Amino acid sequence: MNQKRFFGADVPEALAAVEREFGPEACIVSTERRGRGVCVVAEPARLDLVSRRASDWRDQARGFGLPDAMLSSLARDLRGAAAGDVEVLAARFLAARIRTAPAFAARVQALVGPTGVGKTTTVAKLAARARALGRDVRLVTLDVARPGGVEQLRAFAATLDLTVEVATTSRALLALASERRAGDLVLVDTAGRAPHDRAARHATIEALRAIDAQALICLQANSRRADASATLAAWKAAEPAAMVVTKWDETATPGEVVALAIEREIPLAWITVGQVVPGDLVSADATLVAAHALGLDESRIRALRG
Ligand SMILES: Nc1nc2c(ncn2[C@@H]2O[C@H](COP(=O)(O)OP(=O)(O)O)[C@@H](O)[C@H]2O)c(=O)[nH]1
Ligand SMILES: [Mg+2]
Repeated sequence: MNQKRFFGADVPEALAAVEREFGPEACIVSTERRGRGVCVVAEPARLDLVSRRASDWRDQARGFGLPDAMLSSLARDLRGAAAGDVEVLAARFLAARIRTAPAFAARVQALVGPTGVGKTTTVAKLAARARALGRDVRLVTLDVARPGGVEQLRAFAATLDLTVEVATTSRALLALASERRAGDLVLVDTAGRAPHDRAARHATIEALRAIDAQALICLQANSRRADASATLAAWKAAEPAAMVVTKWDETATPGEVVALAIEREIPLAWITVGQVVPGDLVSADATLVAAHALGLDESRIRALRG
């Protein structure tokens, strides 16, 4: 792994050093006090675990999983564009279509979605990331349906010196909603629900409303379009503010889910790229996703950003 240490008098100063070296999307692995300052361990953002190279931009983007309709629409944009590196241009047009959500945009955020997509793991990664950014984090779980659900999060939480609040009764939810500590961030893990399990999903959505939580919908990068679409339909009532794409490392075709986010105008918030907590988490960046879709190397990514 390409990790490096950065020192500063305070967190913002150390993060500025991280950004100078690795860019704004760097992964913050940890933050700790060192004497009178702080030490931040970071690594470059990476999305390129499954790599391919095709000679034609269309084949490349198709190989990434973008549907034909989107390729045609990009081709139309390219016909109207000035001459240039066609893959960089295509990436630029694609990036312009991808919306992203700022990190930790709401004070209470909950991850929702199907079973096994990586919600609990991602909550743990987000907690570590928020802590590294200096946020005061509280962890809440609504998942008591599955044996071991709470313990899994507790085990992650222990490594961060956090406790897990279990909020399943309406009293616990009300207590949670009435406690307002300025500046803290509440991350909520929920039980996975199959698309047809309407009653259970409804209960989760009601609970999230009670604590005024913003929902982030989790979809696996390797899910088929029809399944991902059914999941979005199932969770529509939760009004997800953004999407988390999980298990990016397990597929060569995350483009199906990315295209769905574009079409439904759902911003991408995070991408998870492996099982390691807290490292395998990337803040969604339209340029990085588009560059990956078009198979651009580092120098062309710089051209794209420039
Ligand atoms: N390869 C890969 N595995 C992941 C990722 N995120 C989570 N997992 C694994 O997916 C499995 C289910 O994760 P979990 O967080 O329990 O899912 P949940 O049921 O949605 O809470 C676990 O084995 C995780 O380690 C990821 O980004 N990549
Ligand atoms: Mg879970």
